[in-house]
Amino acid sequence: MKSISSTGVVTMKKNKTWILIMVIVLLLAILTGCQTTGENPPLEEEPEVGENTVLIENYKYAPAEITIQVGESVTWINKDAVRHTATGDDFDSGLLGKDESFTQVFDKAGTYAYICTPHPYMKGTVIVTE
Ligand SMILES: [Cu+2]
Repeated sequence: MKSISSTGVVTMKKNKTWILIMVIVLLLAILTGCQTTGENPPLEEEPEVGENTVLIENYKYAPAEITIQVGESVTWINKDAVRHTATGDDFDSGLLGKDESFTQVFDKAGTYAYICTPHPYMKGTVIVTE
């Protein structure tokens, strides 16, 4: 009887140790979880590709012709390593480096042809409808 009692005490101690280990493991898991969240690389900021977006890629405007409504804007995003522009009679993006963008609002209906200043063979058109 005495031996059973002592075994019971030992078992109790073992249980407490287990609980302690579980708590430590749990805390470590929580801490590691927090660390992992903190180490997550921030999402790279990509320009939003909306409906009225013209990508400049491989020395071309894509799409080369875009139709929008008065008051809307067009955003050009240069995906080339080479610098490009979107230059029309009424607007000029200036030289855009890789992943740089330029947005132009068009307040008047009409057809706006534009080129790239360093590469005039690059041609695009913005058609603005009422
Ligand atoms: Cu160009």
